[in-house]
Amino acid sequence: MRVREVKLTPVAIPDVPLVNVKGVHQGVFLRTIIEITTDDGITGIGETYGAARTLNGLKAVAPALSGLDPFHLNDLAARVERVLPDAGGINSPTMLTDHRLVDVVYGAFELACLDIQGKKTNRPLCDLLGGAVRDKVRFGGYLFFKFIKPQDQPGNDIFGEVMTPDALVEEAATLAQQHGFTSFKLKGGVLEPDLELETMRKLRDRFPDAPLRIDPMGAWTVPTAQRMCEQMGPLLEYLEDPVRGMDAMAELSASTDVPLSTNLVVVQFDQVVAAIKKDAVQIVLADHHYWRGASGAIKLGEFCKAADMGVSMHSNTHLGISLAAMVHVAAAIPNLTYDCDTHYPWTEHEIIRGGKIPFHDGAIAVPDGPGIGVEINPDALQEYHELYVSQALYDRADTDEMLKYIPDYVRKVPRW
Ligand code: GKR
Ligand code: MG
Repeated sequence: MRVREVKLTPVAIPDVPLVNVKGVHQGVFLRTIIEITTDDGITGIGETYGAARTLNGLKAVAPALSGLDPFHLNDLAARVERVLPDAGGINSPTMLTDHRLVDVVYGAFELACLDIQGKKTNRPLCDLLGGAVRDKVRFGGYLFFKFIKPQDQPGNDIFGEVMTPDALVEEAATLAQQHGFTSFKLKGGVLEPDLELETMRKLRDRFPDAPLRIDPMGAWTVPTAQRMCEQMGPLLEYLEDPVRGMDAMAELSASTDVPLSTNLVVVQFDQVVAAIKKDAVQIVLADHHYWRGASGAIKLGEFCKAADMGVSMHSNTHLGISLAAMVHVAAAIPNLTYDCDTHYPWTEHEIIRGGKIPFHDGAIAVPDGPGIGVEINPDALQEYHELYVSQALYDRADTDEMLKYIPDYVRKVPRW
């Protein structure tokens, strides 16, 4: 069995103005949908980032996959590295971390190859990753402060404006009621720290037993974070990227017992080693999109176990192929004991057959069909590809987008 054809389809999906420390989401988010077809007629699918650097990397490597045995992942890695030696990162300069293009491109094609392997052997993806240790994967409600969606953007708004602690608690209550979430993560670093402290206290009052997390994405200085650890720490399951950079995380970590997690300072394997040496974090977020694929995310779980660190799961805006893959990956990491992050409730749109995947009591059952277990709806794929063409947006630019709402906005990280 050999790869015969690789098809890449960039799509734009209507998004809502979710706010973070570096800006706000644009009117659409970008993804690339991957289809790899073999000479015996099996098509494996995948989903990854859709911004220009990733898409160009995928396009550069695609022709080199011709003739690849989809079971030979070492050969896949060698082909990716031959085309993209030292190809740099994927993110725009205003982002707070970067991911290696080779890792992201490898991961995207690995997923489609694993989907082929699953279809060929009639086994679900999780069986190819060591087997599921749980039959469903739990997710937390991912809470965002947000603006009202401008009328000239495609798609509908969700929740309208949410820029106060009380409005945020109502958002959490609605997400819990709609999807059954019983834990929550707040994208912090948006309001000043004492207002976010008030928000967490109000969440605790409304949800007395819910595990709570906040992710200020480096918005706080070390002294501010130390004060927040004292005042907010007792409310938290863990505190994600409160300060910017590995050394600041290590300094904070040395002064608090609040567990610190990250998806900013530990995003590749050599950084795990650095974080262990500095005791900078206690929990690392896995994400098959940038941790060298599903197999890399499984290896991260092993690393974290060996280092006595926890492992959780990161999310960016995504569709159902990514969600189903996240469920398989999370199910196959024994020590991934936290509820996973997902942006999935923040879009009403889908490109897979059957439409949106439902949460039941905050969880998703591990798909039992072969491979990833979901299939593309070609009409929907075409519709969102046309939106990509008409929007003519090729990069994520939260900071530029913020200027539309706050004309004198200045990106500052840390801000407080
Ligand atoms: O969607 O604005 C966002 C998030 O800030 C996202 O881009 C982050 O990657 O969710 C992510 C995180 O945990 O930092
Ligand atoms: Mg984070």
